[in-house]
Amino acid sequence: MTSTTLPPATQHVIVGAGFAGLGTAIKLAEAGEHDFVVIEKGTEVGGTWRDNTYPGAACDVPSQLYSFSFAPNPDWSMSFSPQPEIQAYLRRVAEESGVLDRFVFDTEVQDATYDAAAQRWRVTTSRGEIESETLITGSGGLSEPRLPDIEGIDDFAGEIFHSARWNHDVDLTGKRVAVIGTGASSIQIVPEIAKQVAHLDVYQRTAPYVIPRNDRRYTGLEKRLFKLSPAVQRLYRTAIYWGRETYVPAFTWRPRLAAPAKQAALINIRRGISDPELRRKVTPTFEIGCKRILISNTYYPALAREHVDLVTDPIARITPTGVVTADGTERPIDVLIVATGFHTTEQPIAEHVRGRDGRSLAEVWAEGGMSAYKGTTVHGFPNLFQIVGPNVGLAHSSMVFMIESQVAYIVDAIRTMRAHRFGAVEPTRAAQEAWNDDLQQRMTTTVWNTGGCSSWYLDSHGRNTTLWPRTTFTFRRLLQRFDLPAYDVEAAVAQPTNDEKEAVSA
Ligand code: N01
Repeated sequence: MTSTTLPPATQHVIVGAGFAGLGTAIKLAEAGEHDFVVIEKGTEVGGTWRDNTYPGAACDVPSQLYSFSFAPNPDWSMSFSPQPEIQAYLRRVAEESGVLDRFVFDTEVQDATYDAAAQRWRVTTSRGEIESETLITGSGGLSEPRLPDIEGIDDFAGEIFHSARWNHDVDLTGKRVAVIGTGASSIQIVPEIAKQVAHLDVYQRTAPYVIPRNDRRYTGLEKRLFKLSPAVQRLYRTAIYWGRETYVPAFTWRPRLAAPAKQAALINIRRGISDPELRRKVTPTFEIGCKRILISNTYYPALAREHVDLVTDPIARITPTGVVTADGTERPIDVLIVATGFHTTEQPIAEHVRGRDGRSLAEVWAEGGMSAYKGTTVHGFPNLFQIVGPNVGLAHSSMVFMIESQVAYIVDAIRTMRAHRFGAVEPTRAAQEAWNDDLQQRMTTTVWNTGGCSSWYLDSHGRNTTLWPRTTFTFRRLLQRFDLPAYDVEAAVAQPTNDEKEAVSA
C-alpha cells in the first residue's frame, strides 16, 4: 500500500523512487530511521527504467552488477537485462521492502527551501507542503529529456516523441520514420523499429563507437545454481565488477590502452556493413571512450538494410511533413523520434532547491558549473544530500554501485547527526573546493577531456562535471564514513511538538 497524503512533517524527504530513492528508503529503515517520505512524480517506482520503454530498451551494464548488492536476482534471463525485467525487479524489491507505505506517487516537488533558523527544509509539492530535517534527492541524472532546438520542429504535423517518452499508441508499421540521434538509446531503437517501418532515416551528427554486445541467455542450470547458492552468484558478480574496473586506466590515464576496444568496434563495422561509403560514415573520428562506448550486434546490420538510410548532412529545419538537410534535400516522414538525450549538466531538480541564502542550486551552479562535496553535499545547502550529484556518473560500470556508496554515506551522516545532536551539517567551502580541484586536475588526463569529441559529460564551460575519474572502489572508500572535519555543524534547535504546531496553525 502506498500513501496518497503527505504528512505536514517528517525527518527525511526523499525525492524520486528509482534505484536511488528506493535504495535510500530501504537503508534508512534498516538503520532505524523510519520517519521518511519518498515523493515521486511518476505513478510507480523505477525511475529511468519506468520511463524508458522504447523498443529494444535494455541495460548495457551486466545484469549481475546492475542490481542492488542486498537484493540479488537469480532470475535474470539475459546477461544484459531488458528494461521490463529491471522494472519488474525494482517493483518486486519495493514490494518486499516493507517501506512502500511511505511512498507518495503522482506528486511533483515544486520548491524546497532551507529555513536556517528552524533547521528545516520546507518542501512545496503538487500535493501540498511538508517540512523535513534532511532533503535527499534521487531524481536522476538522466531523467529530463533534451529536445533538439531545430527550426520548425514545433510545426511538424505528424507524430513526434522523445525516446524516453515513447508513444506506444503510434503504430510504426508501414510508416516513414526518422530518428534523430545515434546515442545509446537510438542504437537500441533503430534495429527494432527497422523490422517494422516502411522506411527509416537515421540522422547522425557524430558517429559513435559501437562494440559487440556479448549478451547471452542464462541457462536453467545457472539460474538454479544462483537460487541455491547466493554465494556463487555473489562470486560471479564480484568477478564482473573487477573485470569492469580494469577499464579505468584506459579512460582516465592512458587512452591508448583502449586500442583493443577500438579494434573490436572497427571489426564490428566491417562485420555489419559491406558498403564502403556507409562504413566510412559510421567510422568515428575521435578517441574511443571520449563519448560513451555503445554495445550492439544489430545496429550496423540495421543501418545496412535496403529501407534504412543514414543521413549525415546536418539538419537545416523541419517542415510539417519532413526533414530538410543543409544540402536542401527534404525527406518526407510520418513519425519523428528524437533520441537526443537528457539534461545532464544542469540537473532539473537544481532549479527547485534553495539553500540558506535563498539562491537555488541552479543559480549557484550557473557561475562555475555543477559542483558538490563527494558528489553528495553542497556548501550553502545544509542537510541536503544528492544521490548521483556532480561527478558521480560512470562510463564503465554500474551506477547502482555508486548509489549504494552514497546511500551508506548519507545514512552515516544521519547517524552522526543523531549521535552529536546536530541540527545542521554543511560541507565547508574549503572542503568542497579541494574536492573539486582534485577532480578537475584528474580530468586533464582523461579521454573524456582529451579525446577530441564533444559530449554530454562536459558542461558549457568545458568542465567534466558528470563523471567520476577514478575507480569505483576508491569512491566507496572515500564515502565509507561521514567525515565530520569537512563539515560545519550546528547544534540542534528545539523543534516544536506536533501539538504546538497545531496550536500555531489553528
Ligand atoms: O542520449 P545521448 P541517449 N541534432 O546524449 C544527437 C544512458 N543510456 O538517450 O553525439 C542532431 O547519448 C547526439 O549527437 P552528438 C547512457 O548513459 C543507457 O542515447 O551530440 N543530433 C547523439 O547522437 C547514455 O549515455 C542505456 O553529435 C542531435 C544523440 O542525439 C545516456 O543514457 C541505454 C541533436 C544523443 O545521444 C544518454 O543516451 C540508453 C541535434 N540537435 C541510454 N541533439 C543503457 O543501456 C542531440 N543529437 C543503460
